[in-house]
Order: sequence, then structure tokens, then C-alpha cells
Amino acid sequence: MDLARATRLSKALARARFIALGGFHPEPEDRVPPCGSTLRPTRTLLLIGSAGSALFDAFSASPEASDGKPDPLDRYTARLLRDIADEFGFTPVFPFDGPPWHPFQAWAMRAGSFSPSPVGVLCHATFGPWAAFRAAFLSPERFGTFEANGAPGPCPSCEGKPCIAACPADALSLEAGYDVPRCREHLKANRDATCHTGCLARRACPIGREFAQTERHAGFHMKAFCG
Ligand code: B12
Ligand code: SF4
Ligand code: SF4
Repeated sequence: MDLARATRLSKALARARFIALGGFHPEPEDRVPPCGSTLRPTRTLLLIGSAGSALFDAFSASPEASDGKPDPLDRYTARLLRDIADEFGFTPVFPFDGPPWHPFQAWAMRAGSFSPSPVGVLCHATFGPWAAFRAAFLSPERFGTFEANGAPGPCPSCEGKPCIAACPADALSLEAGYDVPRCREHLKANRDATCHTGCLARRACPIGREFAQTERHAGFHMKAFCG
């Protein structure tokens, strides 16, 4: 991909409130599917994400947000990103194409700048625990060099790891990671807990605070999480 096309792609993504988070050249162990109906092997994967609440605010004004059908944010994401992928000749795949799920967290580790966090989500050098994965754009062409793009993820060098102590349910530990059932039980048993408008452990992370979700946005995801 030449610089002019890469710039146009970045602008198209930014207009729709998405971010190109990096990419890599897949190996067989990355479990990346082939491209579209041609089934040509994928030679480059671009990871498309979002951070903060800009995407959620744009979604809130969309027809999907109020049509009463299931999975409105996923349908909105797919509509916008399919158009951009078509325009630039990519095959899009989505984190909600499953089960079985595409291994988006493993792909993010390959794209770089992320570290596994005690909160379960991967933590990004710039966006902290607030980067979400929205799609992967697959290409049969090999382009770009993404392997060493940017700073390492922040968790290994984070002193004190304040995310762990911030969890009121003791659902996080260095040894066992994120205890999903314990977190969910806490939320279900405490309907007025602050966590319902955003995970307190994620909010305690010092990295990427300017990308923290608004309470309305976090509440949307926490409602889905609690069922
Ligand atoms: C199922 C699922 C859940 C389930 C179960 C999660 C679990 N811990 O078991 C539930 C419903 C509980 C859940 C909850 C949430 N989830 Co969720 N979830 C998923 C989903 C759809 C599939 C995950 C999966 O099982 N993949 C299958 C395995 C095989 O894939 P994998 O990538 O190879 O798995 C690897 C990684 O997990 C990685 N990994 C994990 N830990 C570590 C540690 C190390 C050291 C390394 C190297 C790798 C690593 O290694 C695994 C093996 O290779 C993904 C989307 C996706 N397609 O990935 C989102 C996803 C993981 N969830 C996400 C989020 C944000 C959440 C929530 C925080 C949502 C919210 N409420 O805001 C909540 C957590 C609640 C909270 N406290 O806030 C994000 C994480 C973003 C990030 N920066 O990492 C994802 C990627 C969705 C997205 N579109 O961005 N989730
Ligand atoms: S507080 Fe530290 S360990 Fe926890 S997610 Fe943030 S950077 Fe990682
Ligand atoms: S949502 Fe609340 S209970 Fe669950 S991990 Fe975050 S801080 Fe802990």
C-alpha cells in the first residue's frame, strides 16, 4: 500500500471514528482466515479498533441504535467497516463473527503495543485498557512493516498495578488474572454498584485516561455483560 492510499484509509477510518491499531504478516499459527471468496492466503492483517466514546456517540445517532433489534453496535460497526473495506479492497472479519471466535486478542499481541493486563483486557501503550477491536482487514498483498510499531504494552513495568486494588469484588489477581464469574456475581448482587457505569479497575489505570468511556457508554457494555 503506498503512502497516499494509507493516508486515505486512515482518514476514512477517522471520519467514521475508527482507528488503525497496527498490523502484521500472518503465519499459519496466527489462525488468520484466507481472503474472501478467492480464498487467497492473507499476507497482511490490519487491526481496526476504537478508543474512548467517539464511536459510541456516532452510533447513538444511527438507525441501528433505535431499531430495537439485537446487537445494534455490532451491526452498525459491520455496516460502516464493510463499506470502507470494499472501497480499499480488503476482506473484513469481525470479533463478533462467532463462536468459534476469531482470536482478536492474540492478533492484537502480534500487532504490537499491547500487554496482557490483570483486568483481562489487553492494555495499550497509548489507549490504556480502553482499546476495543472492531474488525481485521485482510489483504492477499504483503505491504507495510508493522512488526515493531511503537512502544511495548505498559503492564509489565506498571508499579503497584492500581487496577487490582480498585476492584471491589477482589475479582483480579496477578496469579489468577480476571475471575469473570466473581465479577459478574458482584454486579448482579449489587444493582447500584458503581461498576455498572464502568469497571472501576479499568478506570484506575493511569494509562490512556483521556480515552476512558463515558458512563453512558460503559453502562451500555456492562448491561450486555450482565445479561
Ligand atoms: C467471549 C468474550 C467475553 C466473555 C468471556 C471472557 C473470558 N475471560 O472468558 C465475557 C462475556 C465474560 C466478556 C466480557 C467482557 N469483554 Co469480552 N470478549 C469475548 C470475545 C467475544 C471472545 C474471546 C474468546 O474467547 N476468544 C477465543 C480465544 C481462542 O481467542 P484468543 O484471542 O486466541 O484468546 C487469546 C487471548 O485471550 C490471549 N490472552 C488472554 N490473556 C492473555 C495473556 C497473555 C500473557 C497473552 C500473551 C495472551 C492472552 O490468549 C488467548 C489464547 O491465544 C472477545 C472478542 C474476540 N473475538 O476476541 C471479546 C473481548 C475479549 N472482550 C472485550 C471486552 C472489552 C470485554 C468487557 C470489558 C466489556 C465491557 N463490559 O466493557 C467485558 C469484561 C467485563 C468487565 N469487567 O468490564 C474486548 C477486549 C479488548 C481488549 N483491549 O483486550 C474483546 C476483544 C472485544 C472487542 N471487540 O474488543 N467477553
Ligand atoms: S493499572 Fe497497570 S497493570 Fe493495571 S492495566 Fe493499567 S498499566 Fe496494566
Ligand atoms: S466490573 Fe467491577 S467487579 Fe468487575 S472486574 Fe471491574 S471493578 Fe471488578
